[in-house]
Amino acid sequence: MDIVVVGAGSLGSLVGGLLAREHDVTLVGREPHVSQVTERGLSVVGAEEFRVHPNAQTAMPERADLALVTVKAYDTATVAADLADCTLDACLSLQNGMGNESQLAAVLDCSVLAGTCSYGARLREPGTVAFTGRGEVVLGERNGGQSAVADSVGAAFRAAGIETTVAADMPTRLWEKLAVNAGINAVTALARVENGALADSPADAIAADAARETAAVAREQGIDLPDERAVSLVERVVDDTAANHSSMYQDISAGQQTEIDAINGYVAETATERVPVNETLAGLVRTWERHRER
Ligand code: KPL
Repeated sequence: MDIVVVGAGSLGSLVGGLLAREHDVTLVGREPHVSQVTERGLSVVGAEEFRVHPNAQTAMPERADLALVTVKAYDTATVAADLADCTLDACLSLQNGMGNESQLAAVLDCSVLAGTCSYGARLREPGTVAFTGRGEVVLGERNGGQSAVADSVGAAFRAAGIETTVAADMPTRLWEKLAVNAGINAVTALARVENGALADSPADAIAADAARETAAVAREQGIDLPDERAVSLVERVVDDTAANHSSMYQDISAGQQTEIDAINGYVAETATERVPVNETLAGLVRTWERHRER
């Protein structure tokens, strides 16, 4: 399969590297990562160690069988506009936050699938990505149900050795992931701690309340997500990714914009009643973002 990975950051480089063991992969990213990958290949270090030689470039190719979108949620609209000129059979969003798939589907003339990925990755230096935790990819139709396109993308991922489930209930899974990110990301970023530090900490109630509020908003949207499930998913991910720094912690440490609008901000804006924990977390992170711009 011809796959373009749009967003060769940490996760995009790791998944792109794994896929390149089996498929023709083009990584679309930024310099100096692109030049390093072109000159020396992409080194994957950590849980698995190997070097692959995908194409790497800063511009979008003209065509691909699959576009795998891994950019930050705030870049989705720009990437969607760029991808609109590319001939594609399918597009899969493996991003944090809500609303990415609908932005892509609004402009692309192909199936747009939704996905979640629990692999841990960190771009160590240009040309080298650290594989910090094995996980799984879950993908499927963004509005739920089954399709031949989702099955064939799932088979392509599995052929590359990526543990992949093709699911018919992606809307529920996206809300579950949102509850996990709403609980973990802003709290770990503001407290400057790794995910595992949330367990039995003074902040674990904040994370649990943010997840409960998210579950309540999901239910308003017709998604069956009980509070207890949202909280237990947060606890499980805290455990499974104990040594990892959340993506928002990494963004804040690097002085970069965060995905707060697509996570706690999205929960607050979608809710029909007050969600004080999500509002507070969004307000604090947005205040940091504004200060950083000065
Ligand atoms: O997706 C994540 C993120 O950091 O964005 C979690 C699941 C919280 C793992 O760190």
